Amino acid sequence: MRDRVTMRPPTRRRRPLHLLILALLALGLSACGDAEQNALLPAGPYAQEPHDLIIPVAIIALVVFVLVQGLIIYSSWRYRERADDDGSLPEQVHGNTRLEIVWTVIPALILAAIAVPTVQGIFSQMAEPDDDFMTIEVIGHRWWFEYYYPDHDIYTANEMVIPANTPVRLQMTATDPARDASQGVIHSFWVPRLAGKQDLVPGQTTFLNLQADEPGRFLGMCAEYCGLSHANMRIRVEALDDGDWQAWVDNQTSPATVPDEGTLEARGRELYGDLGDRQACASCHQVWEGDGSRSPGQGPDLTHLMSRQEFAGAIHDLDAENLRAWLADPESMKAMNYELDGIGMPNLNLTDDELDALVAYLLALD
Ligand code: HEC
Ligand SMILES: [Cu+2]
Repeated sequence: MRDRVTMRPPTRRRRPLHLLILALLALGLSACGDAEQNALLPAGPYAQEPHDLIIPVAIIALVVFVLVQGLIIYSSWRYRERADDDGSLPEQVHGNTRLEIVWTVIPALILAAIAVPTVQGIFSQMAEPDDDFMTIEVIGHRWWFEYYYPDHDIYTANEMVIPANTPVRLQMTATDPARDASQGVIHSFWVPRLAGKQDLVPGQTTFLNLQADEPGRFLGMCAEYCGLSHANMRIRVEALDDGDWQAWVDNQTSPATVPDEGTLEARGRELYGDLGDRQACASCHQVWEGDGSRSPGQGPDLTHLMSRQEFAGAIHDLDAENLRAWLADPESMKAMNYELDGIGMPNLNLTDDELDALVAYLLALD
């Protein structure tokens, strides 16, 4: 007997323990990864509100969980099978009106009490803020967010720039491609540190308020599965103090840089408008040089491209190397399936010389 016991390989017994430790580590470390997308670290009033609801609800849920699980564990232990059981059934009970009323009424009261701040919160996230606010239109595309500032006639993408300490009212919809609402899909806007979560629905307008109390960068992402590159549809909110915000608005409302004639950048600008028998960049993008009002194409506005830090759904750093890779083969940088679905940006088979000139031009669009 004893031999058999010692012969059992010791590793077998420890495996569950190892797995448990690994699982706990993974859980703990995953929390360290991105503290920036954390609804438990609210950075403004519209995120504070859901936060102040999450905490008490979580505590109530925890108490209920411990109580119910505790009772289950207690009764399985208390009424476990014993050596001296004679095999007869325990006393059979059916129903206990008083208990049943108690455990129906208490949860009903808890739910009713939680419903009041929940409904209030939902409306305050969507209603017009009491103080002076700024409106930004948000358009969900497959798979990038576009922002339009109606007060300033500014179009931008991926990075939303806002003044700190000012309520911002997002007026949102979804369209795609070629701005055809019937082709759009549902997205969801979620920047956990600044606001609750709200869907963008084709053909409808939805609202969401957000505010950052301090300047800073706040991350978010599309929170409604919307197809192939859903995971590549990120949101960056840059909250600026008054001076930086004014400088940003002044830059965005000024026309794009037009490079001096004879330069590589100028050659890039020509190619941007005309690629021979290939589709021109200008047919999908807009670089506003001051004539007429800004009107967006199928792709992001590039007028002040280099004022942003990331591109293509805010997944790549905006630098020469990445831009070149993007123009040479967009599909290799972000799954879009342009060939099949016509979504995203096509591969225009650019030569090395064309790439040099186009990248130089884009880098000049500051
Ligand atoms: C058929 C339309 C189309 C054409 C033609 C096109 N693009 Fe695009 N482009 C797009 C779309 C759509 C996106 C957004 C892709 C995404 O982020 O998923 C995009 C993204 C970009 C971006 C990244 C912008 C950002 O802020 O995320 C750059 C830069 C760009 N295109 C440059 C060019 C240049 C230069 C050309 C010409 C050589 C060109 N594009 C031709 C549709 C087009
Ligand atoms: Cu999406």
